[in-house]
Amino acid sequence: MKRVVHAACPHDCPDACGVLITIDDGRATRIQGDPEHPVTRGFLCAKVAKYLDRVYSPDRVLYPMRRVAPKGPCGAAVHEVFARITWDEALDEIANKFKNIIAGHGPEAILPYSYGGTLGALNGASMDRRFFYRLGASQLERTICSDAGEVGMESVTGIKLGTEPEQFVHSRYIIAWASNIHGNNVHLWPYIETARRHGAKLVVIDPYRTRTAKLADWYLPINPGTDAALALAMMHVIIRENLFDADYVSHYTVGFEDLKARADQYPPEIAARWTGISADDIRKLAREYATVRPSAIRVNYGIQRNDGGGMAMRAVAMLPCLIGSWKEIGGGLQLSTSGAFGLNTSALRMPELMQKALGRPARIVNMVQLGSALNSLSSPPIQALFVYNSNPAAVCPNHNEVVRGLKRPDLFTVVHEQFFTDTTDYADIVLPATTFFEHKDLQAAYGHYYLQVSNQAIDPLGECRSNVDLFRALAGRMGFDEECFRETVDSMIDQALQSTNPRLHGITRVRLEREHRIRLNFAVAAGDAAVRPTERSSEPTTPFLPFAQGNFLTPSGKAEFYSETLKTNGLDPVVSFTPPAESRHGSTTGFPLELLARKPDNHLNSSFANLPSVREMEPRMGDLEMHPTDATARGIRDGDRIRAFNPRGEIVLQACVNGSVRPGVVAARLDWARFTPGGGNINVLTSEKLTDMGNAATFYSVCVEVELFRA
Ligand SMILES: Nc1nc2c(c(=O)[nH]1)N[C@H]1C(S)=C(S)[C@@H](COP(=O)(O)OP(=O)(O)OC[C@H]3O[C@@H](n4cnc5c(=O)[nH]c(N)nc54)[C@H](O)[C@@H]3O)O[C@H]1N2
Ligand SMILES: Nc1nc2c(c(=O)[nH]1)N[C@H]1C(S)=C(S)[C@@H](COP(=O)(O)OP(=O)(O)OC[C@H]3O[C@@H](n4cnc5c(=O)[nH]c(N)nc54)[C@H](O)[C@@H]3O)O[C@H]1N2
Ligand code: SF4
Ligand SMILES: [Mo]
Repeated sequence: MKRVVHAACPHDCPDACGVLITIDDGRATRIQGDPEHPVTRGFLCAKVAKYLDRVYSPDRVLYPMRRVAPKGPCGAAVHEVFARITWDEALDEIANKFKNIIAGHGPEAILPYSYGGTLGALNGASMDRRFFYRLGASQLERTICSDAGEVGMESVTGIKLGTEPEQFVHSRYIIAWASNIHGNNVHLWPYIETARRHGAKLVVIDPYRTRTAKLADWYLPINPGTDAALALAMMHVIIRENLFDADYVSHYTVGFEDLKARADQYPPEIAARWTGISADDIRKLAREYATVRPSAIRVNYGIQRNDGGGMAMRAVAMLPCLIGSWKEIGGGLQLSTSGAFGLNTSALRMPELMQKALGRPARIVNMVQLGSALNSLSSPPIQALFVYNSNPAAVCPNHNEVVRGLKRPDLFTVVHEQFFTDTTDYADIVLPATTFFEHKDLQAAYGHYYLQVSNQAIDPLGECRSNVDLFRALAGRMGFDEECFRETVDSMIDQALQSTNPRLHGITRVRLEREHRIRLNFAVAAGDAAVRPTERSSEPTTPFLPFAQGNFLTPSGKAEFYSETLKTNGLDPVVSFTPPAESRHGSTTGFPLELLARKPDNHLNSSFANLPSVREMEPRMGDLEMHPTDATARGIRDGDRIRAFNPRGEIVLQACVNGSVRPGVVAARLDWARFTPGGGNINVLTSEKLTDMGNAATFYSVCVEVELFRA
């Protein structure tokens, strides 16, 4: 019998698409976008459109497995390296190991490692957190992605709210700033196309000529890591030429005089030297942005993957506050919308359990520095690593150090996965994980304001278990008798919705199950401005303008051009530009090329790269793109094998001499290590250095040299 189940895509992507799964006789036979989802409107990205290939891939992990051969890449011989065991055996072995480690070294010798495999509220962070808190394990600082930008944004606005995607149809000037919309946030694109049909201009600021840049009205290639200088110079022009909104600034901001003095030090001529964008273009950009209204900025996390990433985001976040574009439908800025959901995460995660285990908070280990943690952390050293929702042997910087740590024979590693990844190459135990077809969850978003329940469509394949079920079972094996480890999925969803956040008022699981998606309740939320929709709105809702009347969640209640909090943390309280240490303007010597270790347009970080039907959409994964000037200077021609190297490592790739990057910049995509000749991916070159704010990763400030490869 055929039926259709409503689900929501949980991948680490702003769009959180509404999905319809057709099931015929227990088997999923079709996936399509839910046409009734107001934002994602019935289409899926190319990779998830092929999701049946993922769910029913012959390469799925379907049973618990125990290693029977030494750690290391095993190619296709997975079944010679791992032997099938029962769940009972697996759980016993893990529980016994953990008990021994705790007896010998204390629980902080155990480290969980998870990130964005699923962003479902339950399978992303709930039962797992309860388990590791109750265990007293080291806490993982999960900052590999977005924290510099978040802290930078919040230093101005106090909360991560942004322009709704639906409102971009009203914009007349759109800046895609470090934002590959067409690749990474494709459901915003139709709104931008509509706006352009009505005369809007799309400007792209990106060091790499992305798909989005190719489609722009005006493409401004910028030197990596120099965005704060550009934003400061724009503010210089806007303030000098009196193009700012004096009324908005006086009512809703603090620190304007400090900002004015600071921006004064960044005339376009100075910023041009850092950014590589001419002073005339900077002036034109500033004038157009301030006067062609409404103007909106879609800024994405590419801006903050460098040492000064927090400051860069802070500088850009000031722009709409200066020109008052938060007041306009189709104005403002979007980095993320996630701050609006305010689910009851403490009920889901229960951090108080840590107190019970240790009587104090457990030590914190930063996930970006996994290599160092595995190799050099002491008191106690890490004895066990539990990986789920992540593939650190591919996505973590300083890959060679990560692998050196993962190879330690005395390290006990468990990996809960859907596939045999680069990381399972080093696992002692591999556990089979469900996909979102096989479990239920609650789904928020970071690119729109709709909450969804994602229903279970099919039975788990083989002996797969969801993250929630796995950690519930493991808690039982460890003898944890707290009631919270027996809580059902539905009860956890109910708890997540029991929040003091007024925007969740009246939203229940039962309603979500019936209505599939519900827009957050802006009408009752105190201070959320209600403005009448105009004729170009695609839906009958009232546009949400988060900061039209101030309502900033900073300590001062205003947009902070001056931040006492930053000052307390030893940072510039206003805003400033410092070039990344590892850049042509920085202190590194001998490694003259700036590397962008980018995301593939058709994969999702390392996910999907192993599926042949998806991989074929991303040809020539082993390319290093470079400018003809840099290639010629090194005797390199298009198609040559080259070696890219720096003090952390080296990788052999194929030169692709094209116009994607400017002189001084090279680019390559993130792939699985095992698909790269030599067995290490582009992260052999990236570093563990953390950002100025938020302790995030600096994937995009890396210097390398490139030469012809001679075998
Ligand atoms: N197709 C696809 N979609 C994805 C992902 C994926 O891997 N593939 N990943 C998902 C994840 S985890 C995230 S966090 C989001 C994030 O998505 P984005 O933040 O959009 O991702 P990035 O590709 O890191 O960066 C965006 C752009 O910033 C540019 N950039 C790099 N450095 C600089 C700089 O210094 N200044 C400026 N102005 N631009 C710079 C890059 O060239 C890139 O085109 O996307 C999600 N969606
Ligand atoms: N060079 C370079 N490196 C990068 C980046 C870059 O731009 N360049 N981007 C960085 C960024 S922004 C991010 S967010 C990180 C992402 O790093 P990760 O969060 O590790 O992302 P993925 O590579 O998607 O790996 C997620 C894994 O989780 C598994 N998984 C999916 N669902 C489930 C589930 O329900 N349960 C379990 N147990 N497993 C599941 C998937 O099969 C997949 O192998 O990568 C970072 N690394
Ligand atoms: S990965 Fe993003 S665009 Fe693709 S289906 Fe999932 S939420 Fe939608
Ligand atoms: Mo990310």
